[in-house]
Parts: sequence; C-alpha cells; structure tokens
Amino acid sequence: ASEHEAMWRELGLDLAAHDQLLQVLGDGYGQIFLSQQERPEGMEYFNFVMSEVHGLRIKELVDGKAEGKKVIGSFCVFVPEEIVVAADATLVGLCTGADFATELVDQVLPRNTCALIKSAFGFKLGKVCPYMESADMIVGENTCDGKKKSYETLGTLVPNLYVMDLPQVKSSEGRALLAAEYERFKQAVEELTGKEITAERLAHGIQVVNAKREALHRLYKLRAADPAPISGLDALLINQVSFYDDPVRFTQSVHKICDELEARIAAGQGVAPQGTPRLLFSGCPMAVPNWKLPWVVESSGAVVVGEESCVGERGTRNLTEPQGQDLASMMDAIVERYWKIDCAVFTPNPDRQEHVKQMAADYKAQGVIHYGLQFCQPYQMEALPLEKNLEAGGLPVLRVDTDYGMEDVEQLKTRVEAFLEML
Ligand code: BJ8
Repeated sequence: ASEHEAMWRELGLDLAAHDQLLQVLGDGYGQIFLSQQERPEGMEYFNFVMSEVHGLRIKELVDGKAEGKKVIGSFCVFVPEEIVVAADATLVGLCTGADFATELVDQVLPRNTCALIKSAFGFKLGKVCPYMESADMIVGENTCDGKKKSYETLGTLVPNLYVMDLPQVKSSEGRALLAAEYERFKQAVEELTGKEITAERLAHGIQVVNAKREALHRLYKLRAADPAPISGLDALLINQVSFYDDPVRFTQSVHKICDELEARIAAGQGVAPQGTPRLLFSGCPMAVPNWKLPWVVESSGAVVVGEESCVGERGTRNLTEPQGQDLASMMDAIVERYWKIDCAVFTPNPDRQEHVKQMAADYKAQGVIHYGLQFCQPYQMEALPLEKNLEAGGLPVLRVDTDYGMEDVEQLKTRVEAFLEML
C-alpha cells in the first residue's frame, strides 16, 4: 500500500479505481518515456515529478492548505496565474488526457463531446483526481460551446465552481470584457484567500510566472538545433508538468536541463541523428497523460521540434510586461498579455496562422501535423484554412483527428510514415 493512501482516502478518492489509474499511468510512462534513447539526464527530475504527481506534489498542496494556502484548479490558459500566485495560492491544471469512467460520463454528457472535456468529467465522476479534490476553487471559462455548457453540469458535481466569461472577438468591447472579468477574478481570489492583492504582491506574481515562461522560451529555442537535443515527447512532458509543479522549482529544473542541452548542442549530440525529419505540432492541447501522437510520430522516425498548442507555445509565448509598478498598470499588462492568446475560439483568428508559420521557420520544421480532437469544432474548423495557407507556402500538413483511445494507433502510424516519405 502506498504511504499516501490515507491522504487519498481523506480527499475522497476511490482507492481501487485510483490504484488502477496509477498502474496504467506508470506502465504507459515506462513504455513511452523510459524506453527513449539518449535522454538528457535532466529528465530525471521530471521522471520523479511524474512518479509523485499524485503523491508528494499532492502532499505539498495538502500541507500548504493546512497552513491556509489555497489551491485553484483551471481548465484553460486564460486563467491568469499571476493573480493566483499574488494571493499566495497555487494554480493547477485540471485538463486531463485519458479516458476514465466512460460509462458514468455518458450519463451526463453527449457522446459527441471532445475527449478533453469527457476526461475531466471522468476523473471527477470516477473520483481519481487528487488535484480536483484538493481544489478550493475550480475555474471554468466560457470558451468553446462544449466547455461552457458542460460547466453547467460540472457545477452540480463540484461545490466550488467559478465561471469566468471570456470574449470571442478581439474588439475593444472584447478587451473590456476580459479586463472586467480579470478584475472580478482578482476579487474572488482575494475573497477565497483572505489576502489583499497589493501592487507588491502582484509584482511578485508577475515575476514568478514570467520566469517560468522565460525558462520554457529558452528550452524552445534550443530545440531549433539539428540534431535535436531533446525529444518532442520529453519537451511535451516538461510543458505538461508546468501545469502542476511548484513554479519556482520548475523554473530551476528547466534551466538545469537547458544547461545540459546547450552542452549537447555544442558537442553535436542529439536524441536522433542529424537530418532526422523534423515536425511541428499545431492544434488542440495535449494534456497529461496524452502522449499518443508524439509517441506515434517519434517511434516512426521523426522528431517533434515544437508545439503550437496551449500545452506549448500558445500558452507561454508572451510575457506580462507592466508599464508601471502600480496595481492598475499591472492589471492592464495582464489583460494585454492574455489578450494575445490566439485560441481558436476567437473569430476571426489570423494570428494563429502566422504563429504556426513563424514556429515552423524558427525550428526548421519540414512539415506540420495538425492535431484536432474529434468533436472539437474550433480547431477542426481552423484546420482546413490553415492547411491551405501552409501548403500554399510550401509547408506540407498532415491533418489528424483523433481521441484518447488506442484503437487508431496503427492507422496513425501508417499515415505518419506515408507523410514522412513525402517530405
Ligand atoms: S485557450 S485551446 S486551453 S479553450 S479540445 S475543450 S476547444 S472542444 S481546450 Fe483550450 Fe483555453 Fe482555447 Fe487553450 Fe473545446 Fe476543442 Fe475540446 Fe478544447
């Protein structure tokens, strides 16, 4: 029995189901990650984090709660972490990348709901997510129709749902809505934590979160090298861990691995030989433990060099850069920073196309794999014009629509191999 069993029971987890989940997670991790060749030594830290993702990290959160440190869960990169950190609370990602308790989910959501939404419900209904159970507040956001309508149901399943409204058009009215919603969120966080968010505290929140993003920017840049110094799988994992880990410790660990990657690049070392086909991912977020597509791609003889995704550069591209050190300037900088996120729920959304092109050029990708989750209308709708635009510029695109099931792995492998041959 795990030393954490009492804690899990106290959080209300279904221990038998939870054991089963950890077993599957551990097996999948071993098969997909630990079997990779030439992994950087710095990945040891992330192995450890993953092995303790429901253990030590939850213990840290629970211990923090005993001292009054609140936990806030979110499903979207529009929830400003700066504000949460400013109130000495912890933001954790609740998006999930695996099917669970599917029979229970089918009783509350239509079958044609995307796997990401279903997964969050499966983890709640199956009582296997210690993050969800330890959250003092869960933030839902009005983005795609699937998410915003499903929060009406989620609100009946969790006691502490807070819904954030978001604009869909980048107009001045849209920006004003975002600013008003961030102000309302700031007040809600102050109420939850009992801490007033002063200019000094917010400056600290901005500094901590920017430092995390800058560490990731350093990692992204190093992936431009050929041979690639780190696999796409490991880089994705680091992005995924950024949603759970303590931000300061995470930042240090990313810099540490970057030091190692720099040395590798200087020595001409990589995870795959020079000249290995290089691909860019673009599309829906890949939440932990969704490793299917990069695993298929990298076991087919290619290397993934970037993710145009919210678990990737769409989520971390911009920094919060206040013009002044007063509260109003900082809040305005936060609005400005998130306003630039080019999620497909916005209409129109031309920046995303430019970012995909820019990333492909920066990381010397020879092709783009568009990753759409089945039933995700925003990203599936954008995939077609994006494909046309990129191919007109000479960049081949493979459009993949899939879910979290493993039934299509062989078929995906065949398609990826055929795509690689034509590069
Ligand atoms: S900012 S991408 S994290 S909303 S896959 S649930 S869109 S039907 S996740 Fe997202 Fe925020 Fe946008 Fe990023 Fe809906 Fe599509 Fe499902 Fe999705």
